[in-house]
Amino acid sequence: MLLLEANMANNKIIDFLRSLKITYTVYNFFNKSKLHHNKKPYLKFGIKKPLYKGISSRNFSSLNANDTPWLDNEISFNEIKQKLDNTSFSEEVKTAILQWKENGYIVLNNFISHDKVLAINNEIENLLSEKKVKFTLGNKIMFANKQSKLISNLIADEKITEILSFVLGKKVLPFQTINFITGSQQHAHSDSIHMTTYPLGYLIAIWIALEDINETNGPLSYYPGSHKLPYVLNNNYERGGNVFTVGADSNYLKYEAKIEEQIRKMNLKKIIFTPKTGDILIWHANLIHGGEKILEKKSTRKSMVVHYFAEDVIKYHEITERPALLK
Ligand SMILES: O=C(O)CCC(=O)C(=O)O
Repeated sequence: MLLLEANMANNKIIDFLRSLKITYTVYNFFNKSKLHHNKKPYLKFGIKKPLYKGISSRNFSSLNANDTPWLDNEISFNEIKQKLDNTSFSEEVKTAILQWKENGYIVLNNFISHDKVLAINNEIENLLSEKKVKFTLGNKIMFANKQSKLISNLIADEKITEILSFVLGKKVLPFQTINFITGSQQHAHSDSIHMTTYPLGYLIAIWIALEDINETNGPLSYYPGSHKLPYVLNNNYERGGNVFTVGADSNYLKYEAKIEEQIRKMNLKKIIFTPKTGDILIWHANLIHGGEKILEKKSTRKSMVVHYFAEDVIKYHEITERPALLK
């Protein structure tokens, strides 16, 4: 009982520290080398604050970068087709990219070989047993790419990054991996509240099926076309916070409610992703997605998400107003 109370008190202290802007500023100050990526874009957009200080959409409200990923602009199907004709992508990839503008996602079947999938699954098992990675934020294994050459090489493979860079119209850099052994059951959201860019839209993610997924083991789901909705940022819901704090973690429920409201109002259709091993889904920075309920208890849902930022844009986390740390 005493241990439980001590744990609860500990968690409260951690939550309190996580809500303070100064905590991040101090942490960032000692990690300045990982903030250099923002130096050029700060200069370009006239952001006059130290790289280690907090940053959020509030800092950009008077700016007009006039820069949107090219496929989000007014552009005809034929223009996209012409650009694709000048690439060496396979016909399957070209056909898939033609759907991006309308849908905000792409599915590529059998894109990662079964040998590579097996290697990733073994690597994650080894990293877990060697305690080099652990489960955080529920059931997420964050940043396995920092512990594994195999994973960091795989996610930087040109076969993947060339497609992502083409779609964004800027070169991409891997930011993080998230590995799942079981379904996330995460409520619907857009990645742009968690990993944000200025100008908006310069994040892109891939989701790799590391085993066959079905309707019962908590599959990923997503809402085609939702990427075209206005981005929901801190000033679009009751984020809370003030000059000293970024607001309580519990306010995230209000963000989720806002996204649910968008889904309801726009009558968005949900698609449940039931891929085979090695299939991948690529999604837009603002595509609404989440994890379905796990219907079959104890089932696994092995998968890996990789988030990539484009170069030469400001990279940060809107919700916690932190610049992104990136080597
Ligand atoms: O894999 C899932 O269930 C959700 C993953 C996700 O939402 C994300 O990484 O942004």
